[in-house]
Amino acid sequence: MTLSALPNRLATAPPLIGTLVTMENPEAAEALAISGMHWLFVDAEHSPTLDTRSIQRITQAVAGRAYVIARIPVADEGWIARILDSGADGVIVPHVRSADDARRWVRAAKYPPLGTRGVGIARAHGYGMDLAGYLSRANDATALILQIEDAEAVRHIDDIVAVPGYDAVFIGPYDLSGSMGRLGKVDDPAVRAAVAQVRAACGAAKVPFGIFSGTADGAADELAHGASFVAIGSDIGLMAGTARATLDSLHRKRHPDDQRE
Ligand code: 3PY
Ligand code: MG
Repeated sequence: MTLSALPNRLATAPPLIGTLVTMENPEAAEALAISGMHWLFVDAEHSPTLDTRSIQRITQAVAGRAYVIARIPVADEGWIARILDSGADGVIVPHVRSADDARRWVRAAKYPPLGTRGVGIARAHGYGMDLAGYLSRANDATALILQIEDAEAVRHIDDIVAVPGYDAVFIGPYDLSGSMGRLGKVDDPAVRAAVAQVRAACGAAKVPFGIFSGTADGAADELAHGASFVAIGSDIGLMAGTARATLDSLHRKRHPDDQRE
């Protein structure tokens, strides 16, 4: 299957719906893609079992059924090179706080003349058999997504969104809430106001934005506010949640008079 280039796809309707991949299991990621998820947010920032090897295996298993976008764990250009070289469609850089940060990641993720991404020969380049083709299309075919999830980033949002060369913004409401002294309170009015400020800056600069939500209701609300892509929950959360809902459903059928939750 061939998906259209991610940067352009992010900039055009309809929005992309995805979930976090936290398990290193390629079959689980493949199944999520078959389920209809448009994109997979492979989270090497918080998942101890995810490394560049598992990101490549996941990208191979998904086989173009969904966009694979991996989040790097630390501010290290080497991660970006290896993730894009593995053939992932994009990278998410957490905790971008300033325009200087944004410029740094454009340099890392884009080939000259936009940036200084180094040329390797890897899976993305057809192991060398598509080197020239990949080099000519990579800047337009792979997405650099800057994550805004700090009060400091919100203060600098107009400068950040004005930086040329990146493809989208992704809002992290949980870290944002923590940076505002309201850890985990993503529905707090001050956190919602900060999210609205980021949305408005993206709208004014015509930058596609995405956001994480723990629930389908939250994601629906963000889509109604113009999000181009949302991530809802996670692979393991969906699995555990469905397991619990199935057990609860069976329990209610077998014990209809039992009022316990
Ligand atoms: C956050 O909410 O902080 C996130 O990083 C979600 O992806
Ligand atoms: Mg975060």
